[in-house]
Amino acid sequence: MSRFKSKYFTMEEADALEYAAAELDFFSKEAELSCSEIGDGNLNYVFKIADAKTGKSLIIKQAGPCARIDETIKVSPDRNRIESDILKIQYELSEGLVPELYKYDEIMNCCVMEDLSDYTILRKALIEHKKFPHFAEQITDFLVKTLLLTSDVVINHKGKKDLVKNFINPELCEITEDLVYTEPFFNCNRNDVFEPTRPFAEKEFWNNEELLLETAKLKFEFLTNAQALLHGDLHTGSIFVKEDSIKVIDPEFAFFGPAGYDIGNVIANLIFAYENAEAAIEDKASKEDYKNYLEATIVKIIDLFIQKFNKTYDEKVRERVATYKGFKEYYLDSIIRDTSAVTGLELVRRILGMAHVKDITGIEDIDKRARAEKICLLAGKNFILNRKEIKTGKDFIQVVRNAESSI
Ligand code: SR1
Ligand code: MG
Repeated sequence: MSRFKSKYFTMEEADALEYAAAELDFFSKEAELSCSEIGDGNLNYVFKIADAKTGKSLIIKQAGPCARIDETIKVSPDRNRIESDILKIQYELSEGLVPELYKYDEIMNCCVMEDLSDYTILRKALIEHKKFPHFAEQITDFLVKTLLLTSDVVINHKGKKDLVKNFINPELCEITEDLVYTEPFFNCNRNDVFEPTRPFAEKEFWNNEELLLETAKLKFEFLTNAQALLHGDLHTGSIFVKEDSIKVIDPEFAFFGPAGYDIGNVIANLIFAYENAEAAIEDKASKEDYKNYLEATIVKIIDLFIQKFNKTYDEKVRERVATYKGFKEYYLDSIIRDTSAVTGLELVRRILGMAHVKDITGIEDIDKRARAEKICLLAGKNFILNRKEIKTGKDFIQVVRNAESSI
């Protein structure tokens, strides 16, 4: 029997190559296959297999038993099942805004999918100060379709409960509960704080009882509000882009949670790109031009989300009580409020917590990096504390502008 059919083991490049030849019917017998491990995320192993003869290629993504970023974090390889299941759902809901899944292997805890080598990771492209004029349209399509169409507004409640069961994701949720909602807000030994930022963190965050109380409320909402099927980790490293298309990848943190979690992650990570531009672009006109582009993108994402949400809600609502006058506005208002809060939490946790972003750590000048970090922290705090007042695209960008002008 094939060694891939008996017992799980973590693959090296040579194993993945053999797996592709033996277990998949994608390549021909004459194929000249090569394999390289291209994963640069915090958790998994990603193998690209290519046939030199035909140019055909695919990706094998395998879940290891612990996080790559920290081996003491044990995470069940079953997350690969969750990733495979949600990819199928999102592929249908979003009409192809995620990679096509070819196979899920429950023994090897790996999945096989479309290779997206003609795309670039959005974070990398933004750090290179590239523009994607259609991004706001595309990502809001993805957000409205995957979030609203998996909520109780639209789907049958019993069916949804089955889905909730399938997407119970305790270990990956625990990572988020700890790394996003808890550890950045005290002097935790897993935090990785840039020394020039530490005094600011101590004064403005770790001893701020008003802020701590709000993070506690938000953590309990994350734990209990099974509103929609989330991607769960929708930062700019989870989005592939090319000129006219996006593909959202890496949904292994998927579970039913507050819809604003995904939207807030997108916005916060665009703000990191914005602060990268502020710190790293020397030429004044180019800096202004690129920051204007990012501002317009952030404003558009919020405003288009609201517009498309309203339209889709009216077209797709199935739950009788959700048609009562005023409910749609109440429901959307709570999603935008959560979006603001999560924008803030993500801004703070990527600065004070364990997992950082290259947009900020890549700023070479120490003073400029320290300023960028303080801007993100101050904006983050305001997104959390003032979340009830932040409602439009303009309101979101104003929080960032205010933070910039006071640091
Ligand atoms: C231990 S994993 C650290 C971070 O990487 C993932 O992409 C998630 O954002 C997680 O919080
Ligand atoms: Mg990831």
